Parts: sequence; C-alpha cells; structure tokens
Amino acid sequence: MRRALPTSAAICGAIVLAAALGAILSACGQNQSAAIASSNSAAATAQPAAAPPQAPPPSQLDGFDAAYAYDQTAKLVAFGPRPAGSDANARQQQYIIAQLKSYGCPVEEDDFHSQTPIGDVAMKDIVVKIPGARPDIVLFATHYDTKTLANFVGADDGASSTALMLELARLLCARKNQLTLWIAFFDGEEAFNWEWQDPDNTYGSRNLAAQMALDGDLPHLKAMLLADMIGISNLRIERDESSTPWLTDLVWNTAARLGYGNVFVSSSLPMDDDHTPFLHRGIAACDVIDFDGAQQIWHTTNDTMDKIDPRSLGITGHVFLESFFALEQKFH
Ligand code: 1BN
Ligand code: ZN
Repeated sequence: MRRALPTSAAICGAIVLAAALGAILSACGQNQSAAIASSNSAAATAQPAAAPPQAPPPSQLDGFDAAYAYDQTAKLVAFGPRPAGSDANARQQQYIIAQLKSYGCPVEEDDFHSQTPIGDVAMKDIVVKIPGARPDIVLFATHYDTKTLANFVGADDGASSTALMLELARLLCARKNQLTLWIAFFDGEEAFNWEWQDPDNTYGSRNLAAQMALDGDLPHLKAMLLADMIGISNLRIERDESSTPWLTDLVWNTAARLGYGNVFVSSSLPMDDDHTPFLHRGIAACDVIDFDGAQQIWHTTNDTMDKIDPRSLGITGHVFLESFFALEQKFH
C-alpha cells in the first residue's frame, strides 16, 4: 500500500451494530408465531440471492474499500427510482450529504432550477471541496439521478459511480493532499425525454461548469475525471474519443501499471456525458465509462444490484486514486 488511508471498519461496525439492534428490536415487537410463519412462506417461494463475488481487500487498493462501496451502491439502489426532482432523489441527496459529513468532508450544496421538457425542475449539485497545499484543482465527478423510467433503479447507471465517489471522498477527505480536490455529485445528467438530445441532459454538470466560470475557479481547474457505469462484472472500459488525449493516457497508463490493462482497453468510442460541458470550456476532461459492456441493461429495468461486482468498483477506485496521485506528480 502506497499511503496509509483510513479504513471503513469503524463506520461499518457502527452501521452493523445499529442494523443488528434494529433487527432485534423489530423482531421483538412482532407476534412470534406470525413472524415464523411469514419467514417460512418467504423461504418456500424466494430464490436465495447469489452472494456477490469477494471484494479485494483495501490493502491491495491503496485503502479503497470495495466491499464498502458495494454496500453503498445497494443503499442508493434501495431509494428506488430517483430522477431529478423526485422525492426519492431528495431523500438520496440528504443521504449523500450525511455520509460525506460523517467522513469529515467539507460539503457545499448548489440548488438551481432547470427548464426541462417536463417544466421547471429543482435540482441540486453536491460538491466536496478539499483544500490542498496548492490551489490547482482536480475535479472527480459522477451523476446521482436516474433515468425517468418506471421501476428503473440504476444500480450501474447512477448508483455504482456515486458509491465510488463516496468511498473516494471518505479516503481523500482524511488525506493531506497536494492538489485541491473537488468531488461533484451531479443532479440531472439524464435526459427527461427518452432520447439524449441537447439541451435535455447534463443539467448539473452544465450548472457547475458555469458556476466555476463565474466564480473564477475555472483557470485553476487542471483536470476533470468522470466516472459513470463502472459497476458491472467483466468491466471493459474503452477510451472516449472526445476526452482529452493526455488525460486519457494518464488514466490508461495508470491502469496498465496497476495490472488492469485488460479492463482499460485500447479500443475507443465517442461519448457525450457530464464531461462535455467542461471540454466545451477548454478544460482537460476524461470520461471513465463502460458503455459497451452495459448496453444489454442500459436504461432497462435489468440495471439491478445483481449486475454489480465489487471487484469492478475496486479496480475503478484504485485507478482513480492512483490517477490523482499521478496528477499530483504532474502539477507539483
Ligand atoms: C450515460 C449514462 N449516459 C446516459 N446515462 C450518457 C450517454 C449519452 C450514453 C448518449 C450513451 C449515449
Ligand atoms: Zn443513463
């Protein structure tokens, strides 16, 4: 392990203890025979959920806890469909903010309104701003809203990269960083119409890029790394043709050095996503997305927790951490 970063064991311990206590208390509150009868009938009909593959230990991933990121993915999915403007989206916002604050992260909320095909929608970008020794900024980003589609819970498309960023925030808010690091959780990435057609998409990232320009932060922004759809098994991430070549090289070279050359492959595809508003403003940006591999489940009700593999979260988390360290070397 390259640096001592905090473990999530203490947090997990508290959560497990609270969950166990809750389960005992609720079981105690039920009529015992009714509880046994209902658990017997559930056992007769329900298929046992397959256990997820074993996550690599944090000691192999610079401290990144892939099992914890997997649990966070499940917790986000449990909010149900969470398109921008929905009640579930608002509950998820409060959960993300509470998690970040529990890690000691400095959190800012940016509330804004967007004109969309369904009218005015209130949205919120959540941005962690971790001061570093230098004013140069690296921006990590994800979107946390889900596509408007009945029963769509976005385990891969929305939850996986949001959980990844939560775990990166837990580690990097506790580290003394050389570069200033911002971690953005964007609302409103998804189009409200079925088709992805400008300007009906990337509402949250367009809002942050415009805000950074207004506030004079954009000249300090050296690199933007976006994660989207990084949670499925047999992850295979192609280079994005519209991303900035030197930054894509830095990420792909980092992945190869870590032994993930079979995941971060050399073929490419063109992507439009939350990095685009930053590219349009002249910022180096890179989209880390497994779009091809996830096409079977993309924007379908099959994008569910059983498709998520903690090993994929671990690989992506490891690559983001080491890419940040490589950027610290580059801009020292
Ligand atoms: C990613 C996840 N995207 C939407 N949900 C962006 C995208 C836009 C992907 C167009 C494919 C085509
Ligand atoms: Zn999507």
